[in-house]
Amino acid sequence: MKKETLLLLQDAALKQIKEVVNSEALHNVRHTYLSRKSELSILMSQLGRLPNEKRRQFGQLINGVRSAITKAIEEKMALLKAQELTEKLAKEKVDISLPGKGATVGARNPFHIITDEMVEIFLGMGFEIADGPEVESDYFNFELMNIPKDHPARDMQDTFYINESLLLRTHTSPVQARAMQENRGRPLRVICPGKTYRRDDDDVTHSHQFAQIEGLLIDKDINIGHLKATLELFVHKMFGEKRKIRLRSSFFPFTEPSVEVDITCANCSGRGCHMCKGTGYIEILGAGIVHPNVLKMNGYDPEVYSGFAFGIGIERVAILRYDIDDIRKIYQNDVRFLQQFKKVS
Ligand code: FA5
Repeated sequence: MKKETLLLLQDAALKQIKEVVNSEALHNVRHTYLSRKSELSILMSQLGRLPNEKRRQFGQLINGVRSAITKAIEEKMALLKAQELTEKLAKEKVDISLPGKGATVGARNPFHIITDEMVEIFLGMGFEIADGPEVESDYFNFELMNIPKDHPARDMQDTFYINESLLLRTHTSPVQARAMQENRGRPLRVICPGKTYRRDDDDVTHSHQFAQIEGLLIDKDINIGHLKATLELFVHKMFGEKRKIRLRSSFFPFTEPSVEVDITCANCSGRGCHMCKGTGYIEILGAGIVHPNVLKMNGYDPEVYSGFAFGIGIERVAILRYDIDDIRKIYQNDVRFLQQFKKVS
């Protein structure tokens, strides 16, 4: 081990450090001279073989060379990093003359556009908004609607049960019972928009989860003429004066008489197509005169009061209004579908 060899090594390292032009090359120089496999490290490991006096002398020499190289690398590294940062900033300079990127504006789902419009129409007729839970009791969903246990009408509204007495409501009609009980026998005029659930097969007009707007009006001397006039006004405001409605006699345990209301199919203008299953009409709601049992069970005297009620499918109205060919498109949130409603939202 010679002192001259060590000094030559130091000179060579300092020369290389001086010449490197980027931090990556400097990392390589550091590896060559300071890593565990470098010449300096090997010499250090051999110190133990030297006699005591020489070991101390060469130990100091090697440490001196190592410190000189380390210091030179650190100084050069700081210099290179500063240079590289300046270059990077110059390259990334913002060109304020470039055209900007516009923000994408979303569109409202037609479901919400239609819900708001329907609510507006009924508020305009003097109805108020009532509310009820989506997880409803069997008692309110069925019993208070004059559908006792084992009544065959329950089959048409099979649903998702939480336990024996709690279920996801099959219609918004239980809100009728809640509103009547809250109002304690006084005249009443309410609507309730909300989600409903059924074990229905999904197709272009049916879904297992959908929404309805319930309507209930109770007063003295209310008859089916009031119901028809209210629904006709709603349909004309929603679809225009030319849209035809059809009342079909039907059955609901909570109304007597009961009707189902259809409106001419927007897809085929009443000629018959796959949407209306060839009939030219699509059902949008069920309605009727409130059954005396329902009035009685919920605190009204049927000898004094009478009323009408209806339940409208919100998605059905949206389908008819915007000529939507499949109810499932309303739930999928595909932006290509939603963007079409930008103009109307
Ligand atoms: C009822 O749900 C009654 N509660 C309505 C009612 C209220 C009658 C008050 C009398 C008095 P119905 O099952 O027919 O009735 O449903 C009413 C409307 O909800 C239908 O006309 C339709 O527009 C919509 N609807 C029913 N099932 C589905 C479904 N699976 N998917 C989408 N919409 C549906």
